[in-house]
Amino acid sequence: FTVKSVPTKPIEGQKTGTSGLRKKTKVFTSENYLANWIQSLFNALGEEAVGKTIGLGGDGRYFNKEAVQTILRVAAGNGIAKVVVGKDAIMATPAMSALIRRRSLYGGLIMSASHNPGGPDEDWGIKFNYSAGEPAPEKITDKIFGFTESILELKLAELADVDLSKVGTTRFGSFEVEVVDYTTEYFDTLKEVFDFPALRAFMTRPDFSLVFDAMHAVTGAYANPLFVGELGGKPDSIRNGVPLEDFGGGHPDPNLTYAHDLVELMWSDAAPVLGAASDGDGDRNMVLGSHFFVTPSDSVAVIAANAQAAIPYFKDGLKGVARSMPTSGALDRVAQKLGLQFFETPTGWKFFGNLMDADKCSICGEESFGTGADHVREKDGMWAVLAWLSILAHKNKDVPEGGKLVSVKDIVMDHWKQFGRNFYSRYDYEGVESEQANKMVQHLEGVIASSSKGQKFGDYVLETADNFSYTDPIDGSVAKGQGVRFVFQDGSRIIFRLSGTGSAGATIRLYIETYTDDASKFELDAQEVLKSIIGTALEVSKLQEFTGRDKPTVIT
Ligand code: VG1
Ligand code: CO
Repeated sequence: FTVKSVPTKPIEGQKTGTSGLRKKTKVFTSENYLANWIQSLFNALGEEAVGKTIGLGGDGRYFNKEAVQTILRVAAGNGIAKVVVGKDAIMATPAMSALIRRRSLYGGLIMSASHNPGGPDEDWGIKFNYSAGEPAPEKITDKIFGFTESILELKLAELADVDLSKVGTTRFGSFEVEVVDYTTEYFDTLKEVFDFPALRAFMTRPDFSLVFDAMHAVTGAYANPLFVGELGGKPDSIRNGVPLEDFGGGHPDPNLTYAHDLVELMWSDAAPVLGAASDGDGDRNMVLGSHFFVTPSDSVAVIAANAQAAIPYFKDGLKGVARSMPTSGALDRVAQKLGLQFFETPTGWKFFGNLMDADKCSICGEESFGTGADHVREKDGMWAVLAWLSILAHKNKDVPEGGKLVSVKDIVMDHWKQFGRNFYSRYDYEGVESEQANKMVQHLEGVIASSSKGQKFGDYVLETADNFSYTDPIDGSVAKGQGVRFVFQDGSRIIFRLSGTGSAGATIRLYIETYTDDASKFELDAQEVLKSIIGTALEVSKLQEFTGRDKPTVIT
């Protein structure tokens, strides 16, 4: 094949955020937008990538199939030897991480804007993962951005479109494209983590039931082969199980607002024992029991506390645990009790990878419905569901059929009895004007600077206040300005940060938590318990004054 040099010019704003580059689809389909970024990626990787094999796939959203063909041309044009592509351009984010690891690929590209809606008028996105299967670190993403600002040339190979609907290899001289089944490596990895025969035995108990809502997103392609095929679940356990380019017009974000059908079912008389949902690209998860919601912050804590007993992969104990800074302190208490190494990282999965590569962390999580472990280097929605299945199977192993099953709620209540409960909530103010959001953060920086230990904020006495900064314990890299936080003497916290995954304007996130070990309060409503501290947060930040908003767009 021949490689054409095509002139181009820099396009503004191709800077990646918390998780890759995300923009409106129309921006990505504008001339050279995608090709410029991919070319800049290869410019950043340089000689190192030449002759290597990379993975490619995505969450099934609109424009992915076309994007594959463009990416293949730029990859071949830049000396990549081979691209392994998921059939139909499908590859869930954790599945890509598993693919990279199992096949020792140089890296992989994931076409996804995660939980953001898809379609011609919605969002598109792309992300590069490195050789351990982890999201590229900031030193690489900064370098890519640098090249997008000076790019003048695209190296495009002239290739015919590759048929993505069939598994098999297509050769173009020295360049090769292999279309693969997107479940193989991922399921092989999951089988190393969990006891599939035991899960199958539990899944097929007549008194157990599961409903998994794939939200018409990528896990639709995995849920049937996994829960029905491998584990013997009933076909009607899978809801919205066909991936669609626009996710059926929905918002593929597994939370109480967007997964409303599942939520309704779980609070009805027909509620199954376990309910779960996953997001656009399959890395997030929501776990529900009958009439019960497990907050993501609690979920990671419960999984960590039960992992050794319930999941074969962790039978020798955990190396350590980690959570992102705004995630509640529930996991901290588990780490303390079990005597585990514990790490608090900035938001975004890229910070967990180094800890895992250095054997310092086995399980980690974020408040934003992200839970995962060191079997891959991404959060993993299906893994989280299998972890909960394993815990349920373990807790019920002595319960005879027809006996009273230990429920999801029982497991969490029991956890709170041992560790106490961290009441937690997140308020999102979406679509705020960027300038106003920045002004609010500046104002908060001022409050921090003039605050002192012992100062009263509403009912709370300050311990420390800062803008969170993280020094990576492995490579020493520093990430600054990761969120303004007020930590009070009773452990309560107020945190503000700006989202790094939006495609337009700014989103302010307010995270609030308090703690109790008073068992009589465990069943109280978090919103009620948090009312006073939320009032304090709004007062301190002058959020309403800066943004004009008197309520958030989403509460989780
Ligand atoms: C959000 C979440 C963060 C998560 C990120 C990517 O980022 O808060 O915890 O890692 O999305 O998740 P931000 O910067 O908007 O707060 V996903 O499922 O979009 O890959
Ligand atoms: Co996601």
